Amino acid sequence: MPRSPRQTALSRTRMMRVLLESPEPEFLLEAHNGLSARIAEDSGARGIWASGLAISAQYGVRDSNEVSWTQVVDMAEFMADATTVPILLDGDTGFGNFNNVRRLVRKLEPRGISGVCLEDKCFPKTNSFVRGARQPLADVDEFCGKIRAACDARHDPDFCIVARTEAFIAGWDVTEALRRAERYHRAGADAILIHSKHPEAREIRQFAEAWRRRGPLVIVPTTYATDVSAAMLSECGINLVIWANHLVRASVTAMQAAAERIISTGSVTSIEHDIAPIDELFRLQAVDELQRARQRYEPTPHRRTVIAVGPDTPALPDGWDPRWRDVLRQRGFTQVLRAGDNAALFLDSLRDDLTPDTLLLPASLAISAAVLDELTASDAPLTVVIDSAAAGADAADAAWCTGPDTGAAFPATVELRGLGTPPGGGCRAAHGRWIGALMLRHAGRRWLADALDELRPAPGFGQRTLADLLTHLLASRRVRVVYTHGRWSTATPAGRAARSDAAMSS
Ligand code: SPV
Ligand code: MG
Repeated sequence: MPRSPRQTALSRTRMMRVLLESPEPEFLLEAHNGLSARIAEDSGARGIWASGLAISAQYGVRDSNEVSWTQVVDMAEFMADATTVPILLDGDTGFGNFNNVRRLVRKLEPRGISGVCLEDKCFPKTNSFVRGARQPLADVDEFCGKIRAACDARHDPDFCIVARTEAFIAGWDVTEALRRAERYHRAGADAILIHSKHPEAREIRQFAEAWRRRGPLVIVPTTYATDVSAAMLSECGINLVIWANHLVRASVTAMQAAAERIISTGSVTSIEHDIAPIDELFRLQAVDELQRARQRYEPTPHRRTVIAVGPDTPALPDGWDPRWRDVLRQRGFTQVLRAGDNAALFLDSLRDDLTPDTLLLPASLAISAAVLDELTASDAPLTVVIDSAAAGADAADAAWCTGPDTGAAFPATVELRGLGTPPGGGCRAAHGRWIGALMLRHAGRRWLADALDELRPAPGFGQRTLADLLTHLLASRRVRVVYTHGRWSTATPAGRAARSDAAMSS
């Protein structure tokens, strides 16, 4: 889901810094993968919190560093690719010591992440809300070393380092929270995240009052969300509010409801209108962008025309065997025209529509991909397909050529000499039968048009068939032969069944 940056002069890191230092409270919305990040941005969120809890949950594991740091970085990269707004990554404890923190920062910057939040607990951490869990705090000096290492590792001075103290979570009072925050601030943190699991915002208020706006303040009101108001935020001087887990929780509820209904009703019809249409997924995945890119970058196959000749043509090409349609389409035969039996007249009216490469063949006929490839590989202006498995001198489509079908891997060039009657008379055995396929390339289209013009004054012009046209051409033009030994069939699925043993197997 590659997205181009929004029309803004600000880099993503700068945007994050603007949010972090905003005098009015700003908000980050949680996301946990590319899709949820895209949804968050679509909703109007100005920034995203790449939550450790939510990323762990979407992997189906605990928020206890069970997800490796590289998996977190990979997911953050997907989120950045899917969005243009700034992303603050929940970096937990930094996944190790100062050295791991430096490495983390160096990996995040080039992946489009705008900042990292580091918390003063011990690796492996436990989510702050897990009841009864021990939440040992990190040594302050050691944690300050991580903050300094993170600041020194960034190349972009706007990449934000947020220091989070878990003092309240670990059961300490405001004095300890303040002592820690003060040290982290002095170590270079761009903002302090003060966390609390209290059902009211009491601890946050206490801390904010003592903090006295010494630097940007960030909060995560999950347990005390109902105690948060515009007045409270401005009173406490809160710069940034993180709604830390609401999209992952919303998705759990939606998935549980859908799964329960599908299994209990044994059907998906009852939920069809309550779930996103597939097209909405495509929109979120920016499928249209790929379609446009395809048109721009993929080579356009040489456009070719196929003219289906015959009276009883079904709705073409829809009535054709899908495999035959694919064979044609893959070889650039994207324009399908129809012609009645008196092909001469029809062709006359279509003359201007013909692409330089045009294949004429009975509407009911499908030839194997290999034979079609041989036809399109022929550089002769006119090439016909002769079935050497169907010999017989008396048929109107009996064909006499300059040589027989040798079946050789690299056969010598063979040309058509006579159709219906042997060249120069006599009753020599035919080399096969013309199956009705004629490929026009290069000057072939003009040759055909000239032949039509030559035949036009003659009586019965309107009844001329393609075979008549070909016979006329043989007098003055060279017509190349591609031999097949069977390997053709009927073009419609029903017809295929009827003919399969007779023709396809040969
Ligand atoms: C997260 O979203 O992973 C957080 C916030 O760190 S909390 O779950 O409240 O600890
Ligand atoms: Mg977390």
